[in-house]
Amino acid sequence: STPRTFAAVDLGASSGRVMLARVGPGTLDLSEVHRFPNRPVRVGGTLHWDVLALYRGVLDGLREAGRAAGGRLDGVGVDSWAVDYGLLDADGSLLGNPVHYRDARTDGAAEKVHAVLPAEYLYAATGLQHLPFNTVLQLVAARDTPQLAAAERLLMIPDLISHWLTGVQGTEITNASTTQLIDPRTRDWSTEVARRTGIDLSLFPPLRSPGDPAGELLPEVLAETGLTGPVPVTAVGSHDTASAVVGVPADGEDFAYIATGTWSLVGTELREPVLTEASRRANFTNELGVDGTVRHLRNVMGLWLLQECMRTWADRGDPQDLGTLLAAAAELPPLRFVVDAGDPAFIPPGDMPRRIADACAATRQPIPRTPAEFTRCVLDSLALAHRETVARARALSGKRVETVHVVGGGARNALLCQLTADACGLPVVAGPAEAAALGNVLVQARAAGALSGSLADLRALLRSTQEPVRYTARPDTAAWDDAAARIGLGV
Ligand code: ADP
Ligand code: LRH
Repeated sequence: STPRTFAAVDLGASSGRVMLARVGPGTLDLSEVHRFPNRPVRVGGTLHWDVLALYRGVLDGLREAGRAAGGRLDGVGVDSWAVDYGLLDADGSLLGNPVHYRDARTDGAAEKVHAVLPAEYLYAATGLQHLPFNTVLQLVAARDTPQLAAAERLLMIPDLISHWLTGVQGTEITNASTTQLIDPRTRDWSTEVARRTGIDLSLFPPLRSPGDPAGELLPEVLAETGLTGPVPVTAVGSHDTASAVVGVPADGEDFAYIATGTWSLVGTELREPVLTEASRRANFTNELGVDGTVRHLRNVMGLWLLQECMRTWADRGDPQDLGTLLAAAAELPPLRFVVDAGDPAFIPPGDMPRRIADACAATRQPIPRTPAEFTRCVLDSLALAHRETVARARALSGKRVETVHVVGGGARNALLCQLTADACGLPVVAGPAEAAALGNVLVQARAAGALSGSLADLRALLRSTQEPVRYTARPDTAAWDDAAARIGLGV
């Protein structure tokens, strides 16, 4: 059969992109048709997503996709970062700009929730790691606001974009699992968690799963993008990490993955959640994946550390080029200074070099001074966190791990990939960088009948069409152990 054409809308915390793919048995070509920055805006003391600017980027990207594909698309799917949402009133109008998960409004919300739901209970019920910005905590922080009182609907970000494109509302399950309101065993709402936290589940439209139909582009969207209808929209793994893990070109099951962009999401793919006390204490999450899978993983701070350093330098009139920084960092001696890339002190926006320097001083290490030294510190620290988290993932789940797959924008960072292989003492297979977009189109293509089979079959197609880069570990266990000990990380 001839390949068909699908567009993936993939919104990351640092950029949004619309990718065009030709997909069929033996064929998977992906190209970027439009990329646009995702720049949060602080207004009235609150950090927001500029969601209409993102939607503008989506429309521009669909127009470009249509232009490249002769005006016709066989489907569209939308994925984005997790946990955040928009509220709609009874007329379907957006009530204010969605609040950014890095906003300070959730400070103190965890204490309120734990007062009515002990952390152990919450973990047993939802399997979710404690992140200070989980949707439950955002909704508790927003309690008694006029905005929430006026809300008739809550749509997670990708569901909001899909709704604007189609007029259809749904709650896609992989992203819903990051709300901390879903039971990972039943893959349905935890009514008890909602009841005890005072969250009205009727705000959410019905659950839908990856592969379910999600409507068709509205006439106004066709007019705006120059596309010829009908263009079906399909629910995909709408959590970008769910799509990214579909996009891991693994051969067999014995792998761990690191989806690395703004965050590094480090863990394994499982059939069942791990809800043990050890897993809770290690703050591992059980997010729902495509085809009934579970992502047992932990969030590591990721390239946010470097993005926010670069923003700080640029704001001071000292802009840096990423390629130059990485080349300079590669020439510096390893592991002179490391920080704990799990430290919540790094979550909010702000002066990142200062926070990194403070963390080095607090652990009696030398302090990085130049941008290249800060970059080296960030990459060594991420590799160290990758090592610790892969080791914990194996121990907690009992999963065999022979290869570490690195996907996402960080797969383009050769130094980070090599350091990750060295730290983990395992081979790293790096790429594709656009794993989320690939996972998005693979699920659409399968739903449309352009492909068939299991996740393993989709991954076989990735292996035969994408070209990952392999890194062999140069083990120096003592050096990594020493660095871990300096910041109190034990594997
Ligand atoms: P997100 O989806 O969270 O917005 P991405 O997966 O797009 O993030 O990854 C963005 C990161 O990828 C950047 O912050 C940068 O560190 C890294 N990156 C992107 N392109 C390159 C490149 N050419 N070389 C090295 N690193 C890169
Ligand atoms: C990565 C991601 C991650 C979430 C975070 C909020 O983009 O979706 O999986 O924890 O954003």
